[in-house]
Amino acid sequence: MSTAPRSGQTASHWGRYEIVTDGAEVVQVHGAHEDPDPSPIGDNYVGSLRHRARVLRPAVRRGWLDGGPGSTRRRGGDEYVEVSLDEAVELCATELERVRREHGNEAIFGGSYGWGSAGRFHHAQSQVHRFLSAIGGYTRSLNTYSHAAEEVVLPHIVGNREWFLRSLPRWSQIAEHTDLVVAFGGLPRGNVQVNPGGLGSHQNAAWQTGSMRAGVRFVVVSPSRDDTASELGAQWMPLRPNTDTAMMLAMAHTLLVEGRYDRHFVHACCAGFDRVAAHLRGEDDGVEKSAAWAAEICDVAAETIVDLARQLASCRSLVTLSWSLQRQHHGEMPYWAGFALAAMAGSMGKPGGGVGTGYSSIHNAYVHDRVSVAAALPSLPNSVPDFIPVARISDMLLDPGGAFDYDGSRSSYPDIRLVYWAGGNPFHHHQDLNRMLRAWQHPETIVVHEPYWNAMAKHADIVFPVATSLERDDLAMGLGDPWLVAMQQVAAPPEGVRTDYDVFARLARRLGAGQRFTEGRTADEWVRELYERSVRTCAEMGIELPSYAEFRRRGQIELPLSWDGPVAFEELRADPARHPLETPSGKLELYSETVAGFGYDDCPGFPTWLEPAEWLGGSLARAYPLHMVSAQPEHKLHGQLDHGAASMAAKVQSREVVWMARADAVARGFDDGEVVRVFNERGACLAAVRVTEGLRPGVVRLATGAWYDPLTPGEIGALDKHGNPNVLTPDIPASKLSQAPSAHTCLVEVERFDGPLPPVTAHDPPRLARQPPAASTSE
Ligand SMILES: Nc1nc2c(c(=O)[nH]1)N[C@H]1C(S)=C(S)[C@@H](COP(=O)(O)OP(=O)(O)OC[C@H]3O[C@@H](n4cnc5c(=O)[nH]c(N)nc54)[C@H](O)[C@@H]3O)O[C@H]1N2
Ligand SMILES: Nc1nc2c(c(=O)[nH]1)N[C@H]1C(S)=C(S)[C@@H](COP(=O)(O)OP(=O)(O)OC[C@H]3O[C@@H](n4cnc5c(=O)[nH]c(N)nc54)[C@H](O)[C@@H]3O)O[C@H]1N2
Ligand SMILES: [Mo]
Repeated sequence: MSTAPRSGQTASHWGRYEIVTDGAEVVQVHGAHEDPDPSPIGDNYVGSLRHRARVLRPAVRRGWLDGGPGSTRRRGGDEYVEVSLDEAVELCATELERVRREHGNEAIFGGSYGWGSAGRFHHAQSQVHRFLSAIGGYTRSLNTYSHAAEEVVLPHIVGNREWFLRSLPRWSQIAEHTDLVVAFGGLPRGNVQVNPGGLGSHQNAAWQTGSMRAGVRFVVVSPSRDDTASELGAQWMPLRPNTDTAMMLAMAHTLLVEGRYDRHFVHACCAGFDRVAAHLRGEDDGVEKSAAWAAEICDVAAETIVDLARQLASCRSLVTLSWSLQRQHHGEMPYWAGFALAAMAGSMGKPGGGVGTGYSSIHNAYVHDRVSVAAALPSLPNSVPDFIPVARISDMLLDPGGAFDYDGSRSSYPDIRLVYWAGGNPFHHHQDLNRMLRAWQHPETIVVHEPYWNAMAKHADIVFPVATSLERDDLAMGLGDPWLVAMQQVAAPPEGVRTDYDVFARLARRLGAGQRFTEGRTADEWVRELYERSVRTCAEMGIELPSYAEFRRRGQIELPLSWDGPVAFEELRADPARHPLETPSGKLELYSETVAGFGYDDCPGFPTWLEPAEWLGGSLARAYPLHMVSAQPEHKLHGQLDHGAASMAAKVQSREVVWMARADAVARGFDDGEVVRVFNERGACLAAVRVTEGLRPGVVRLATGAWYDPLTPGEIGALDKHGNPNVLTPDIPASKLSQAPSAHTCLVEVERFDGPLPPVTAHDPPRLARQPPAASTSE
């Protein structure tokens, strides 16, 4: 393809844009004109494609090329040798064959968790899973980093999770019916810029503001005031992080002892209310869960807790639970407690009332219905039964054969020899990176597809450079979004750089699975095929789509997806016998015999306050007196395009910003903007201090997304120069039930960093050699 200037439309997880390029590089970005509130994250495209961070040629780590596959300490510190695509495919295919022959397909970990890019066909995770299935299967991962604890516990509470998420109060109902929204974890505006798979038009923020104008009152329970837009005029209750369960139980206790609870709903529609009530009264453990009890734990005044409980029960109220509440140790508990509280408060199953999850965690919660009518790349059957809960990657690599619990089952970790990753970045998403670096030494081979030399690519053995979403045609439609979008190739990939599909098709062909993987279709033919399948799905719903040619000419279609049906629990409330939930009791389970029966010491069968491993009320806070919240980055999605214009402009002295309350900064003698060292026993990073009045003292906020950038590459425990919070976070499961990640449970200390500031090298490529030397070295 030529490199003549061109413009065209792209779709991304942060919205739809018109992109102007010079044929190779993005020079301008404009939000789609139907989008009233486009996200500035789109500015990250400018200058990103030909940035020095781009992987331009297939590259093989020197130690692997010279010494062959094997466990090694050299990953991260080695140089790379650039090879031709044919050579890289041959090396990779030979190694896949060896591992399959010697250890079986279960020795290949293909979990490959990560968001990749928008686009139904080129979706990297779907591509790698389809490829690995085509060659005999792989060990997979279950659930997400976003909400694994919620995914596992919700079915025990409500039965059918999908049904529940599709029948939550939407913003239009909130505006019409709700008096009070109590938002645990707030309603962070920064996060609704984003929606998995894309979004045609940003409307969530307008719904929030519109609800406020319609008379909805907001209370934000969060360590961070800025989790909610100031225009909502919300009342802020700055609790200690990870103590929401105690506060919710105390509110429930207030309703119980004051007799202000919804007797009909808790008795007729819920299972186990008596068990929970006994716990609130302290009949089981001798501790009454009173407001005074909770005030000691969460540091919100007892009167405030009592007052909030009374307000909740005296009007149409909605309790919202952000996903951050469950991305923590015992993260199942605040969710369960939120359900118990809402069940008692009287608004459950009424329009605009009750409880809901993830409002403001992604854009389409709950603006549109969750259906997605666009076809995705079909998967193939995976003949390997082995799996891990997604966040147990380090455990798996460090403990092959070790046993683990998960949602009532007991399994063991497979012995992984080869890790294959495309479209995700564990150096972004996983906790305790120094522990992960140790785990990363074990596999014999690590293969990665990446457009950019991020830490993931710099710790792999074989790196395939791939085209970005701007360099290929595709079809996009986000989760619960009405916009079907034609993604247009707006730039040529660097010479020799291919799509994931092309690399996998070559590998599959070489391994005798070419036809199975491609079904004889080119990429363009696949995109067209997915469109035709979407046409058929829409036809069944009575929606007529235009021809493929017409669709591509128009660029996008807004589908008339109506959304009606009862609010969650409305039918249950009306007639519990006729409308049972899909739980064992047919009711909303405030107590679950099933979960209790698992006998987990860290996840009882009903909402209980359990002290987290790290929190401001625990003994570790004497050494590490600051609770670090590692929230989502405002100026990018995760670690994607960290080298882009919007992301770079938000850094201070080239580092990520660590937000601190004034009192904490003053006590340490910090100046605003100064670079400091954030540390605990697991690791340390540099970040630039910004002082804010919007944080509870004792809490710091360091967003995720700065590419891991060790002072000494390859050294475990090296200082991260750039501000990646995951050198600090603990790699502990929420519980044996979900094995979910617990990133928001983390204590740190911050100190002055004296001495010369090491330059940030995160966006530089590694040492690259063209010619392999003759002598081979052993590792
Ligand atoms: N401390 C802490 N850690 C967290 C969280 C937290 O709250 N605190 N949140 C967690 C959550 S909720 C999530 S979802 C995860 C996110 O973690 P990830 O989804 O792993 O993060 P991304 O940076 O989106 O990784 C996607 C990678 O795919 C690459 N990519 C993009 N398009 C393509 C493509 O077409 N092909 C290929 N091969 N690659 C492509 C990008 O360059 C990028 O490196 O992080 C988790 N980590
Ligand atoms: N701009 C942008 N938006 C994104 C993303 C992104 O990378 N960039 N990522 C997307 C993804 S993958 C996901 S999963 C969602 C995540 O959505 P969430 O999980 O809702 O987001 P977080 O930013 O992790 O946390 C939200 C807020 O919770 C508060 N919080 C933390 N711990 C506690 C606690 O113990 N109690 C209370 N009450 N509050 C607490 C913090 O102050 C934080 O600002 O965001 C999505 N949106
Ligand atoms: Mo996420």
